[in-house]
Amino acid sequence: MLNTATKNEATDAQQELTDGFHLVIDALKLNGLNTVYGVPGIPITDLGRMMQAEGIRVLSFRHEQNAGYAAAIAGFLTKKPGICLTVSAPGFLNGLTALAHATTNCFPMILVSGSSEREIVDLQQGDYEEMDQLAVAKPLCKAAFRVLHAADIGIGFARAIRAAVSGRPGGVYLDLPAKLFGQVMNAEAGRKSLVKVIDPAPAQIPAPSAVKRALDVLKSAKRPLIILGKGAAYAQADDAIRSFVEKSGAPFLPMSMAKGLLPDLHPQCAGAARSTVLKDADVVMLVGARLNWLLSHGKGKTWGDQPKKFIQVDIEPREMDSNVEIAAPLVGDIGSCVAALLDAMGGSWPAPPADWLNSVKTKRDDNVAKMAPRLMNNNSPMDYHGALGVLRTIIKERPDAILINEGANTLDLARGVIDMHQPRKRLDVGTWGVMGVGMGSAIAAAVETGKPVLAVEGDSAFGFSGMEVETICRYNLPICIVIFNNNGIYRGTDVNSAGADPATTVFVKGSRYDKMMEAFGGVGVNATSPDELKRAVNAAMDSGKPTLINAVIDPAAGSESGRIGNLNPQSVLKKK
Ligand code: OXT
Ligand code: ADP
Ligand code: MG
Repeated sequence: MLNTATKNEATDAQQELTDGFHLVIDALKLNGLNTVYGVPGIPITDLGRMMQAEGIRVLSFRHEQNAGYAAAIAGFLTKKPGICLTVSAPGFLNGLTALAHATTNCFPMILVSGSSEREIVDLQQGDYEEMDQLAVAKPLCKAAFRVLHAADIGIGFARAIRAAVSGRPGGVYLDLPAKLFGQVMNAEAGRKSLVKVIDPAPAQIPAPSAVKRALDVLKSAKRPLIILGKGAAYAQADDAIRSFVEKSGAPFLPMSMAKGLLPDLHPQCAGAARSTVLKDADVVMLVGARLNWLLSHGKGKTWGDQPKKFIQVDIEPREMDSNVEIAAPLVGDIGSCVAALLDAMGGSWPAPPADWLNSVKTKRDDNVAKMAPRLMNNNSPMDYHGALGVLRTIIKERPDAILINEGANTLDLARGVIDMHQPRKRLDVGTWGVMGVGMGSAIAAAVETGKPVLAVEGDSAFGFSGMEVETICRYNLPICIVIFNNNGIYRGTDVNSAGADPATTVFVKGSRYDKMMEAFGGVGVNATSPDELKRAVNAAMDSGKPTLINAVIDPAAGSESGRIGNLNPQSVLKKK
């Protein structure tokens, strides 16, 4: 028989309780998800407080879209789903653009949103922030789940984590109705209901016959080209990818966010000979890159008239033949595929024909030589090249810094000018060309890696997430923002000849964005020449203090839509 004291302990243990709040926190922690990006409010304010109390790092933003972009890029950098936490309807909708962006870019992310009461929402009786969020999210993400019972929280998170990171990564929505958080259950039963996800992104081993087919096609090439995309950067198989590219001897072309996977100054890098290699290659091997608009769908003028064969390495089988025929599909995760390719290549591999390598080198050297003098000008106001020339040197001297980049001219010219030296150091607008990813990406990059961050922003691009400079100051993050201030979108010189309103593409002339940073206690600098810019960026990177540099750019220096002006539709009617 139990004595009285033992009896009481047994009863206490039986009565130890947990609730929805704590089960959500425990589910995240159990799966190593220790950072959350979000905006508080009903019904998740206490959840954020409790998360912080339980050791989760909660980054509280000024707008959910920026928190969502932070979570998306955290997913890209860490291969774990980035978590964004929002309130119901409007907060959820603010986070949704980022969820769709994550899915489009194949970044793992989970948008966790509080929601209103199901019974009221389904009868459309007008609850606080009423919305059928699950239905709205479904078409915009890889998977969407709702948890109604505290006992299912563990399973809900397990499903969300697996869906986000397995196969082709993407965005997942997890709907948590307000009532769930207060639901109480026995603590022991609660603990047992949680799931530590085992092997969330299982290796997908390619078939040996597919590996052989890919190598046969590659070996047959007279003018091979390897295109590395952000899927290859995501895979974190950096050494194997480098060995494979070097063994193949083929020129490689990095897509924007794959720059640095092998250094841009690597002798096989064909970044500065882009048009030539795309047009003239006879065999093109895509590694974690899609033949979407950024590669002219594998067709047309970009690719020239000569027939080409494509090899594609991708985890998603349905990507094959999406735009053109793929002669050698190689389906699997990039780490496993590249390891298998290296293995099957054996001890020696024939170098590509010398005339091909020489023609690529000649074109590359010509383009680099043509650009060099433009990068050295010290004009005031600055042009893009003068300003980017100094930033290129700064990144060369600080290769582990993370470069964030958005804008039109600011994006396209920086991509070409600033060489990257290490993998996953260039983060930008991605597949959709989204303006507004800047501050969220900068914050997540600083938080997830602890490295210094340099954000090179068009003045328009910055405006989409500019309020987060307060967030940067609040968390005292080592972020230096350089705003290429040309007074507007593409250029600051447009005039509306039909009325008193300014043209649609221009902003207030001579704005001082640096004052925004000063308003929150950070460092603000107005830089009018490349020399001033260089001094200010180096000081910011040395100090690690939140800094915003207003870089004054000649308003006439840019071109419409940067390098993609050709995508603007033309009116057949005479322009007014
Ligand atoms: O081979 P060739 O001879 O052809 O030469 C190539 C390379 O070989 C060479 N090169 C080099 N030469 C020498 N040295 C080196 N190191 C070197 N490296 C390369 O350079 C050329 C060009 O190379 P590149 O760049 O690789 O090749 P190319 O042909 O340009 O590549 C094609 C693409 C398509 C792959 C490439 O251009 C690309 O990736 N583009 C991405 C474009 C993009 O996504 N843009 C963003 C969207 S634009 C527009 O939509 C904007 N909006 C609307 C809007 C958006 N987007 N989002 C939202 C939410 N709302 C609205 C807005 C509002 S932009 C914008 C704001 C713009 O204003 P800002 O003030 O922010 O910016 P500014 O323009 O600065 O004012
Ligand atoms: P980019 O814009 O750099 O060209 P994309 O986003 O178009 O790159 O393509 C990335 C591709 O990489 C997607 O098709 C995706 O399925 C694939 N991918 C992502 N992660 C992996 C991985 N670990 N292994 C294989 N393929 C991957
Ligand atoms: Mg601009």
